Amino acid sequence: MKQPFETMPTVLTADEIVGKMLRESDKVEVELPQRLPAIMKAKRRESSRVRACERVSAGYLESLVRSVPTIERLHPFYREILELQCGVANVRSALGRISRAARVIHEVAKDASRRIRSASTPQEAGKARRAFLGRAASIIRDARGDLELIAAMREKMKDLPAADPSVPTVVLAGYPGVGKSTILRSISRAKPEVRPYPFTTKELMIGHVLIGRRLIQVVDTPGILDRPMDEMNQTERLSITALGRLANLIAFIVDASEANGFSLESQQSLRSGISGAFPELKILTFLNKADAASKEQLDRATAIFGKSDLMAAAKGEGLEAFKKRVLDALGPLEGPEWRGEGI
Ligand SMILES: Nc1nc2c(ncn2[C@@H]2O[C@H](COP(=O)(O)OP(=O)(O)O)[C@@H](O)[C@H]2O)c(=O)[nH]1
Ligand SMILES: [Mg+2]
Repeated sequence: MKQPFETMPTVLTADEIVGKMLRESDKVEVELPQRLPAIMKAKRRESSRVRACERVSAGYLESLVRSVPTIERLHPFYREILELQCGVANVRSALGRISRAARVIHEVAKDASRRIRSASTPQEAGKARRAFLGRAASIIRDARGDLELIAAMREKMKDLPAADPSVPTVVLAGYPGVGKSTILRSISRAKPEVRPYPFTTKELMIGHVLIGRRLIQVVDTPGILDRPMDEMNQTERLSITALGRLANLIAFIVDASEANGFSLESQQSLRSGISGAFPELKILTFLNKADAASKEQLDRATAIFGKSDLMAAAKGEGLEAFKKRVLDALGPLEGPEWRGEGI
């Protein structure tokens, strides 16, 4: 599964493009009949050089613009991150100026070709080609800042999670040690994919789960949805905003045995913080480690969280019910049917 920025090739700097263009100009060799008059040879040679340079300069800029995912078609999850990382308006205007630079290079090349055709001496043809190279180089250097912006954008966006926003997504939440990883590992078809999480040093774990013929994504966010919201810094809050664009549902996991060191009461207060951060999302609560919890703990958990599904993920108990409840809650969301590939 790919994310839209993953396939963007490295962005060349202005100097690299100019260097490539000048080398290309020197490389061009044209097969010319011996008997051709010197002026004709010069015209052919210089025209080929201009065309070759136009290809590696304007052609490169155009392919660069094409390699950037169309902003209008980006899923809000990725658009939100792009906005936070670089500013969508900045990216848009940089791309606009790069496209314009390519068009101007084409015009300058056309003009140079005309002058080469009407040249009356080889020197004149050479001069027209050199003038073109100079103009093209300065147009590319003027785009230096825009190229840098796109290069920086690629750096920031290329490692984003390959979460597929078209697949219904449930995000796991709950204090460390409650059993989130155990659940993800036990229900995923393959080993969960580990990706750096946007703007933070944290990692995001994505598992693909096939329930019947429905494919869903289960996302675990260590260090993000496992501690109180008021302890989050600005960056972490932003990543939560982006995460909210991807999530369709939250599964809040409780350690009913309190063995992880968090009382049921503090787990409840984490849950209300999370529910405040995602007011539009439904939260399902699961009481895990039912095998290790006392009757008193289970009763208290039920009093605090309301009647919730019990599970013992480490023993494989309650996993089928977990999947079924998640699927029911995702309900009418249309995820793609699994076609036996891509995961
Ligand atoms: N007794 C018991 N232990 C569990 C259960 N589920 C997970 N654990 C254990 O709890 C510890 C933390 O689990 P982990 O999945 O890493 O929690 P996470 O931090 O929420 O991802 C591990 O030692 C698990 O083996 C369970 O249902 N019962
Ligand atoms: Mg974990």
